[in-house]
Amino acid sequence: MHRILSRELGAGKVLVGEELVEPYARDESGLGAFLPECVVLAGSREEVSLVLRLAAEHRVPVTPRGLGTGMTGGALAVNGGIVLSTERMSRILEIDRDDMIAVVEPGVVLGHFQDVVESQGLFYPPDPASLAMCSIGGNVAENAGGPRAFKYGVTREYVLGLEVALMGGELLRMGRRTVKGVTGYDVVAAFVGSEGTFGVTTEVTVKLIPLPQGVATMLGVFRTMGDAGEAISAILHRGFRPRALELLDRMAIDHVRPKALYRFPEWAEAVALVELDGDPEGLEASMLRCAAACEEKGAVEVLVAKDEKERRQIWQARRIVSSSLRDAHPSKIAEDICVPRGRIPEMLRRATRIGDKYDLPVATYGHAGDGNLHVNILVDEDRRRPSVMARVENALAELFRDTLELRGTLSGEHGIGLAKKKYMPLEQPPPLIEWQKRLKRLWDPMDLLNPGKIFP
Ligand code: 2HG
Ligand code: ZN
Repeated sequence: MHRILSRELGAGKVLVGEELVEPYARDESGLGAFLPECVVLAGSREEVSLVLRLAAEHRVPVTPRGLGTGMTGGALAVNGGIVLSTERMSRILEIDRDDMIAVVEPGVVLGHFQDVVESQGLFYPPDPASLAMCSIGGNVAENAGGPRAFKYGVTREYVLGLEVALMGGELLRMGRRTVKGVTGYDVVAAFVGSEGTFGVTTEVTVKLIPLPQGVATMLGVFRTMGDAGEAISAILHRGFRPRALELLDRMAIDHVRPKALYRFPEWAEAVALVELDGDPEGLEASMLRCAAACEEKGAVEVLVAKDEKERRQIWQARRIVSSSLRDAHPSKIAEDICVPRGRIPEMLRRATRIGDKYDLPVATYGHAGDGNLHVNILVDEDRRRPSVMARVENALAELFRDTLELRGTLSGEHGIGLAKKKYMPLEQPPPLIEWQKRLKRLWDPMDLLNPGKIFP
């Protein structure tokens, strides 16, 4: 296949050989390496379409790939074949301040896009922790969230229109440029979060909103997780709508401490990060009221960032949690459960109980405000050893059962991919899974596009 692709696209766009394809064999899921036969570095919609036409003709599987920061194995070429990378399609095509929209290619790095948008007084809120190195195409595939999803929602709420290439090569435009619009089925919404199984994104039109003029950030440090949970509830009950409401447990804090710019006290058992935004007038007073709520609930130390530098320090600590845990425990298993808001304290208790019961170190942190908790099982021993495997499997099954018992869901933002597909039947009944498979067959009847994902 790679010879045909090289002939059609030019050799510089097709990578072959273990050394060259290896960097495209992994992602951030820690699920290992899957070497494709070749990697195509597509530079345009026409090239994406051509690859999908040739792959369909030759019945070769294609795995689309953004920048490989996914957490559930969505970009892993489990059946070999072609990895189709859109990293070279990284242009911002348009930012329209009147229409308040932007049109971008899928390979644009999210953080770069946000900087450009914000320099024009506009705002694109979705902010997965990997924002400095993830691509918008990947965000669309996974319907990425992030801390600001608490107030502003996830990627799907900003994607107005898409152009995608389907297996077989057909290019299809869908959606609109207006914020409102109900013409036909909401096909865009179905493609966002389809984990690269319906089509390959070649262009994205997103909604922008005005950049909030004021932002205030604080950190509350607690002696117990329970106190931190209470503080979060208190802030919500008092009617605040922070743009981020994050929580870190002791295990997470201990892992970031060495690299964090903020000096976490040794005794810290839990940390709550609260960020408000909006009209600068009154913001400081609101922040102080949130700080007071934390103190009332037992915060021993409260740091309200006094300038942009301190804000960045606080966020730096939060953004490196995942990578710090991964550096220390390369086989860690990062879960992404989400429970209804009222059940957060109970879920935190259950996560701790599961770690104790199966004698596994667990770090829990994440987007506490919307119940999206990253329960990380920090396995050090080789995950494939049967004794370890059994304990981890049992712990995960219990975690998911507990999540569902509290009426939560398996994944708040990372997707199902390869990592969680076997757990799908715990949450969804067979007919629903079957209808989704039918939908998949509609777009990709030969099951060649990102096969082996989502469904058991
Ligand atoms: C985060 O919120 C990311 O930091 C990564 O979603 C979560 O690795 C994780 O558990
Ligand atoms: Zn997250």
